[in-house]
Amino acid sequence: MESKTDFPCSAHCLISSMASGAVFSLSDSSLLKIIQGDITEWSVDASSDAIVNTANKRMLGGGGVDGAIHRAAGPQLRAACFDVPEVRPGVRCPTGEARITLGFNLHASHVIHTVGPVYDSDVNPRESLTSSYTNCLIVAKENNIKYIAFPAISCGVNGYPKDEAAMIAISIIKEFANDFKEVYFVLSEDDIYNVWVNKANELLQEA
Ligand code: AR6
Repeated sequence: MESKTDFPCSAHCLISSMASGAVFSLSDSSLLKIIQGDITEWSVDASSDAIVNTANKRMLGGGGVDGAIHRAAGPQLRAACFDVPEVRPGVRCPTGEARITLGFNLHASHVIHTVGPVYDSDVNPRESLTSSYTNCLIVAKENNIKYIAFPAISCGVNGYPKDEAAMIAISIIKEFANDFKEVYFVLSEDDIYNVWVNKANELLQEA
């Protein structure tokens, strides 16, 4: 099934920089939107919106999306992360869990930090990636987030195979279909964008 493209994007910061995307129906009142771009520029209403960060266990910044989010949010984000209690020395967020902070200088009001699996060393990467998506959505729901944007968790330096990651990501989001007004994937790379759109075409109805 083909998806619609070139939709008018309700994420205001993206209108100029992100020309096209694909929209799918999650439920009568909820959409999944897959777009290409920089997740740090995304927001919808700056009050009930959140971007997801693929953090590491210390939560004090890193490369990839993590580095971009910390740079865009400013030093207050690192301070807020520092204040997240450690569950054991050096670990604020274990693999598969999620923590929420404010967004500070970001356009989005909140950041949900999760630690995705390192594909080659995780004992059960599929279970860990499933937990990451699930816990992000649970934390978002608990904090009255209505619009949430994900990157491709673990598909960068963590080395997760893209097709399986897309299947897990979209399947879990389907389970939370009634809990959010819009769920976004904001994907920076062409190949990942194409994998995600193809997988959504398999698993969801066009909007
Ligand atoms: N917007 C959207 N997607 C992006 C952006 C961006 N600004 N920047 C990169 N991507 P990665 P991981 C894509 O490596 O594999 C960090 O050091 C990127 O091309 O950021 O979960 C953390 O501290 C890729 O497709 O995350 C962790 O230690 C995807 O986002 C570790 O890396 C995820 O790439 C997490 O590794």
